[in-house]
Amino acid sequence: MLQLYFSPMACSLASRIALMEAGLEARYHRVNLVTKKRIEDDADFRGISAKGAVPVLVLENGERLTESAAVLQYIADLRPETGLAPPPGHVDRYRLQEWLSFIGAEIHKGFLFPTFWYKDEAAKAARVRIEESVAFAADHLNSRTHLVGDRFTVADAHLTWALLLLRYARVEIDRHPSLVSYLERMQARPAVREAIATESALRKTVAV
Ligand SMILES: N[C@@H](CCC(=O)N[C@@H](CS)C(=O)NCC(=O)O)C(=O)O
Repeated sequence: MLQLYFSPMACSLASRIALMEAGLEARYHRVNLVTKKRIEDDADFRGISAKGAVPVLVLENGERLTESAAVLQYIADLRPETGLAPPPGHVDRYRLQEWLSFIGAEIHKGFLFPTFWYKDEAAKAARVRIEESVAFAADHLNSRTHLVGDRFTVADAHLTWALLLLRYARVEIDRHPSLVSYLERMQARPAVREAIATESALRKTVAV
């Protein structure tokens, strides 16, 4: 069975959403990202992934895959019939990768990381720049229901997580009606709703 290492409401939420949208069963291992321990048995998480970061997807053959963009596409490709990723070779597959890169680099690392971890000029600069990135996504969604094509893909799972965190970090996504209605639409999906409910409940428990 697939296994996903996660921390509640961290970026690994997108991988949980993808697994649930794909209808794939998985074993979930919660990680304390501060102590780098696996919660269930205190095992050293760096022994699982030297990066010490979630998500980590353990494949059926025991190989471990990291990086949301890779993990999300791997999950999507296990169930091509779900359309969670456009087929390899189609231009929309590169559109999907374009969005996964933008969300991972510009939104996640470019903004959320400096803002949560530092309180200096870099954090201020990141906050200025995020307005542009958010506006870019909002403009894109003005005339579209989804990021790529006209159906839900793993890029939507990734952006849904990022928008929830942006709200939490008090970035005013609510001034963009297209983002507000997009997030409502995404959260109306049963798999998305369930994944968020599961992790929100876990977040209230002690471990980080
Ligand atoms: N580039 C990685 C970033 C993964 C990442 O930064 N995960 C965060 C949680 S959102 C984490 O585990 N941070 C712990 C740490 O970096 O020590 C990806 O896109 O998956």
